[in-house]
Amino acid sequence: MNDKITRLNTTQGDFDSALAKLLAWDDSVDHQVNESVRHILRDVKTRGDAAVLEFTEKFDRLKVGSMAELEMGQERLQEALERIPQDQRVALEKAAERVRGYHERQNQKSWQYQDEDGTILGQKVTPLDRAGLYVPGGKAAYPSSVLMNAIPAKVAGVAEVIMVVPTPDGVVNDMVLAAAAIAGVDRVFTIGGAQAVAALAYGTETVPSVDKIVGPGNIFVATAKREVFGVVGIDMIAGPSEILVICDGKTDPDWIAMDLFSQAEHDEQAQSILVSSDADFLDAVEASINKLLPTMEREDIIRTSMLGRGALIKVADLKEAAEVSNRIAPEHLELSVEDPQAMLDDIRHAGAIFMGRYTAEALGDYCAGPNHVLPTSGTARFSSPLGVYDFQKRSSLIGFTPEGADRMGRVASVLARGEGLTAHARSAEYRIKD
Ligand code: HSO
Ligand code: ZN
Repeated sequence: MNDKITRLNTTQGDFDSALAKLLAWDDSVDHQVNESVRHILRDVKTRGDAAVLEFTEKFDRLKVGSMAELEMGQERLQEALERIPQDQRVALEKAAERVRGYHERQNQKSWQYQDEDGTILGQKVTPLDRAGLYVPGGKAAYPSSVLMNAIPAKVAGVAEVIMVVPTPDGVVNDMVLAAAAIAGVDRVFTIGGAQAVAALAYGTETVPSVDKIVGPGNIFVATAKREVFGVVGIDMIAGPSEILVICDGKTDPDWIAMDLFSQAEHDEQAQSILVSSDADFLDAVEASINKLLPTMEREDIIRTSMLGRGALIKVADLKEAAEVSNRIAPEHLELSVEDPQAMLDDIRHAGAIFMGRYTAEALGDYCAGPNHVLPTSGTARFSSPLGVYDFQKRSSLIGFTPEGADRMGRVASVLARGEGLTAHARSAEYRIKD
């Protein structure tokens, strides 16, 4: 590992390759993991509950007699809500209210119109019947992620949200259960890993099959989600967290250092990058990083992330900063500048854009309102934050009048005969007046 944070300058001759190296990310598939995930999926698909129970005993050291014992009733969720400290409950409720308010604005509406023949055309929006939400156990069990995944599903109108959360050695996270209660999760099973993904995808005697599986997980969960895609829908496969800060050099360097740390502390592989045209400011932030690092609870994770994948990039001006940011397409982009609105036109690819010095990315992780499930690893070039639209689908509506059937029947007939499909042509022709 480097002993200093990487410095790049857009004027250096090898900037393009240095940037590519910085962003390089090892996402090669592990064949061993693939094999064992496939085995688990197959086993759960054929043997249902019995297989899930065996894998839960093996991987989570949790032995129970039946799947029913691995379901947590609503009373248990309410109990957790009442047991957590009052300030946590109030904060979770406030966050949930803001997340709900934001997502309600995303609700898609069905629409219809009539063309000149009176033909009805439109789109009907329908929620998924059932969604599965994976919540990791252990150190990556984030109550905030329960809110961010379950609330959009509920706002979309999903009738049943089924949550799975492993409880290795029987250890339960009350704040996660409290968040599930607040978000309106319908059923919770304390199962995890590929076996939980399989149970949600294929259904077992006890766990109902869902239409889409969302939520983060380790390599086994991510691999299982990839494998069951097609049987069910899945959300994006999230990579490590990323933050890119563009600063005009006028924000307190300690603030910027801590913003970079806030994502670095998630994971050794997380990526935190600062871009500025002010070389002295880059030096000041580096000094803040070195000063603050020893004070951090997750010092080791942050150090590995900052030295391994972090960078301070010197650019000519804010225009060039935006260009560099667009090439990276970061999950989180902080515009720590005087006039962030003026920069927006230049920003094309980012999962979420945090505008102005007072907008710490951390607020977006918890309670600003927008979703914290965002495209990572450059996928913001073609994808969007998790939202209500991920839990809804659209059906096309088509309703011809006799006049419309006549006029369009003639068009369809010509095209069908051109394709050599006579049944199509005659089906349209029956409805043509002569
Ligand atoms: N920054 C993370 C989400 C999170 N942060 C959860 C704190 N808790 C992924 O974007
Ligand atoms: Zn975070």
